[in-house]
Amino acid sequence: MSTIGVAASCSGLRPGAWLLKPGVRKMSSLGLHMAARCAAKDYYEVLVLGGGAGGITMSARMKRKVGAGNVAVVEPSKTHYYQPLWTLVGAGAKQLATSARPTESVMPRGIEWIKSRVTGLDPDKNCVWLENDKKIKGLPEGFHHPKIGSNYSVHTVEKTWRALQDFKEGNAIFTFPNTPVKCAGAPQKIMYLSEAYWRKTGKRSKANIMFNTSLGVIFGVKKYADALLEIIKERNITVNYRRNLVEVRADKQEAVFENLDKPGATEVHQYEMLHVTPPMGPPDVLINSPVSDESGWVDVHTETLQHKKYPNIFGIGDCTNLPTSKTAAAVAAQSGVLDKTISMVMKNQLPTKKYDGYTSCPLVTSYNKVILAEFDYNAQPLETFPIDQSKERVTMYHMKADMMPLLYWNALLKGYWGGPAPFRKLMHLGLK
Ligand code: UQ1
Repeated sequence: MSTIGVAASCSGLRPGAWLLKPGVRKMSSLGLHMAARCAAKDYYEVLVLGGGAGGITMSARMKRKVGAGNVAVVEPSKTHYYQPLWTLVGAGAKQLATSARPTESVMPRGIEWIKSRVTGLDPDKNCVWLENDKKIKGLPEGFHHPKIGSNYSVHTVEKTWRALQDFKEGNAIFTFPNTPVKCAGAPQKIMYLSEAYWRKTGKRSKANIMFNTSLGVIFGVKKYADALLEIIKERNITVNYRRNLVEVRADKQEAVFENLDKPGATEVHQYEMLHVTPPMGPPDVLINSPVSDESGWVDVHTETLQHKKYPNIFGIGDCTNLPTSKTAAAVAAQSGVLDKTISMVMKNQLPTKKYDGYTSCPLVTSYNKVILAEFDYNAQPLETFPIDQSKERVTMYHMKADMMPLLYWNALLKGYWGGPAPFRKLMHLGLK
């Protein structure tokens, strides 16, 4: 089937602004594929770019041609203006309001209105880019209100602690976004700690604790997922899967979640405390960069960490597309491999040392307990110690809270810690 894109200027086009702009964000496809979460699907037979006079007119005509379900309009503005009237508004002969109607009222019924801005076009691939669709409505402004925090920013992490202490009675909601994230454990660690804190302070019975996650599982490695589900049951925590935070109404203490299995369907939850794990993605400089993959991550070989196209470029840490959990422990293991890779490339040899995807997530489950998850690219446990690490342990808590910071500042950052693989081999007598 042929695919058609209609480029129409945005309503409210600013002088000098046009559809092709730098600073593009998420890749979606045209003709039209849309990978954006704000769209009900990622492909349309006809995609109209811009909901001004031309865009709305053509979408009405295209709807008659191919059916409403096959047409979408990308338009960020909530208001559509009949601009010819502005001649008279400028002369005081008409009120501005008479030229305005809600965009919703001019969209042909049944077609999809994608409330976003087009930031780039790739006609060869029938793709368009949409503006960052990773924003949560109401944030970050909402962080000015109490009762809401996020451990993911230096500006909001201490607000989590204040909200935790100020908790009186009601829902405590912890979120997990619909994007790749750093270590998937962190969004739930703060929940277990909160639960433990309220138990300690006699408030536990007043709290209805909820983990609203975009994922369909609690953790990607079965061994640790099973252990966490036990804890969740034991501590009377509710997990709502496939729920994505889309809006925070901080003044009313309401959080709006989209049900990812029913696009467009939302649920509103009142909260007494909300912990937000924000949507995450690659930095702007990498999006559409020649060193990045389609999603904007630096495109490196999974084993050598050498760039797939540019042999003198290497990647480590959060910016890469290495398909493993992004943690400091992963950086440690990657640093050891990358050191060897670069040494060999500098000597014009082929790199041979291989990164197995090792990563570690110390799952803090209370103020003195940790499950030490360690695993590889295949989501198979790769444990350093010859004991069952899926059990909550006090020793592992001290390792996380007291030993790891020392290891980080004094060994990793100085280039002397390449991850625990040598210890693992020693402790498993060379068998792992
Ligand atoms: C680790 O190497 C590391 O990097 C310094 C961390 O980040 C702070 C960790 O949390 C963990 C668990 C490791 C792995 C180290 C051992 C001794 C298992």
